[in-house]
Amino acid sequence: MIIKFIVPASDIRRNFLYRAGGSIYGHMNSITGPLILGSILKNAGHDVEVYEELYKNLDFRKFDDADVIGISTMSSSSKRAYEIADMFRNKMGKRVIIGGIHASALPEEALKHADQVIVGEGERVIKDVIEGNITEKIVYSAYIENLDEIPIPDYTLLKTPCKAANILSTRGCPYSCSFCSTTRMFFPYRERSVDSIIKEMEIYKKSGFKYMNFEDDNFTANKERSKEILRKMISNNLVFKETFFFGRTDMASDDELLQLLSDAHLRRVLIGIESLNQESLDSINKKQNIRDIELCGEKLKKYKIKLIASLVLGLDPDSKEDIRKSVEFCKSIDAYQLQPAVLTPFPGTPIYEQYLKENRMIVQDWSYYDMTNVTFIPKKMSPWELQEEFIHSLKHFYTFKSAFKILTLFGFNACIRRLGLWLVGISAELFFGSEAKKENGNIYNILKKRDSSK
Ligand code: B12
Ligand code: SF4
Repeated sequence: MIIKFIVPASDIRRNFLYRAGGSIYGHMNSITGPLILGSILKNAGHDVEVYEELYKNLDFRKFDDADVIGISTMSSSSKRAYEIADMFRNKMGKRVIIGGIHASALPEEALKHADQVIVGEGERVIKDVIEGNITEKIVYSAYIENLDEIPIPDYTLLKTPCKAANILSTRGCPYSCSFCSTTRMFFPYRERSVDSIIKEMEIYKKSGFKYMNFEDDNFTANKERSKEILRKMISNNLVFKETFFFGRTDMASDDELLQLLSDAHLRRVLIGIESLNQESLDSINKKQNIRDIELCGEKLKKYKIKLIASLVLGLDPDSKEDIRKSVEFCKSIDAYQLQPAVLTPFPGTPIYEQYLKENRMIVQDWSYYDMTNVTFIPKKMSPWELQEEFIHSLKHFYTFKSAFKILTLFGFNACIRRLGLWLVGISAELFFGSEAKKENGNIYNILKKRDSSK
């Protein structure tokens, strides 16, 4: 059979300016699920192709030879996923199967647009679903205990641009912050063997990838294991130009780990600082304190690892002043980048259940659920004020002047990237402001109107 997987992107992400902004942010990379499922199907004799909309507009007329269309969903891309699914089913008469993190949280919703929906990690059932041996409309797929049993992502199936290969050496995370959706989707926390990860890296090196990312939710969750991987990367000549990864502040307590990370070129890390207010950290079960955050800032500087500091804006105990204090802190430690993420109650998370019960959700148009938009009623400010804080964070952190400081700290490319993000902050303010004036049901207009009717 011919199976084509599509990873959709929401309307705003397919726009030219957004794509240009994305290229400033990092190298084009893919989600790995469809590449793994595709590999299983290819090994079973099927013809598979994978397409990502994030980087290229797709011409769906060329998908006419497909027997099955597989569509992956995140919350923010689900509206677009359903639009594509409806088009394939209603206009082209295709069989459509939907999966991914959003469909796994809300399978009944996804089923309105698909012949079958797979809930959870798809590896155990994909072949039988495609070949018609499993016919339930909603198929619950059990997680894989031994991750070494599944094939590695097959990048030869990917027909859209990709510059960096993504490795997931684990699934899930041993922590359980209340806003985090991946730990509910990928549960329990599991680790692959170090040998299988090294083999995967060898394949990417041979196939010419210059960049490789560890996209694990928390690459340093098990520090001894991370060290073993890093030592083998160094001794087996498997170091890439620069490797991005996600970590936690607790990694800063281990100097040997920090040195190995730096030596193996894992020199760009996204860490959830979230807030400098201890009450807020406790309210989301973060299990980290202010001293952990400060130490992390100091140590990453010492080992020359670039910190992308992620803050969650809109936690219940946080006021505007708390948010500003957190942004100021990230500035004071010379964080390489700031990622202000508006708290987003993703379906499937405890925070989603709580806000539904408390009647605090403002919109359920999932395309706004991308961590840049306010979708709920915060406690200590109005929703529009929180939206303004998001812009304020960007504008306060990414200033023209700071680009030159970053030049001395991290070099020319970092300076250009910072100037690009400075422009993103200015454009975002103009965009939100002009959208807020339009009476067409967009979120910014809804938030602004709530504010003025107070
Ligand atoms: C790599 C990555 C990216 C990359 C590449 C994404 C792309 N090309 O679209 C980049 C950095 C560009 C990115 C961007 C974004 N991302 Co992202 N990303 C990830 C990350 C870290 C890894 C993905 C991965 O490989 N997972 C591992 C594989 C095994 O899982 P999987 O791909 O989901 O596939 C499994 C199942 O879902 C299922 N499955 C998946 N697809 C399908 C399809 C079918 C037909 C079937 C049957 C089954 C199935 O089976 C697979 C195998 O088990 C995840 C976190 C995570 N742990 O997943 C976040 C994550 C998916 N991203 C997230 C978000 C919010 C975004 C952005 C909105 C961020 C932003 N503000 O810009 C954008 C949206 C992009 C878009 N397409 O519109 C959230 C989604 C939350 C949610 N509930 O919706 C996640 C979960 C991170 C988080 N914050 O919690 N992302
Ligand atoms: S530490 Fe990070 S990945 Fe782990 S549960 Fe918390 S937010 Fe999610």
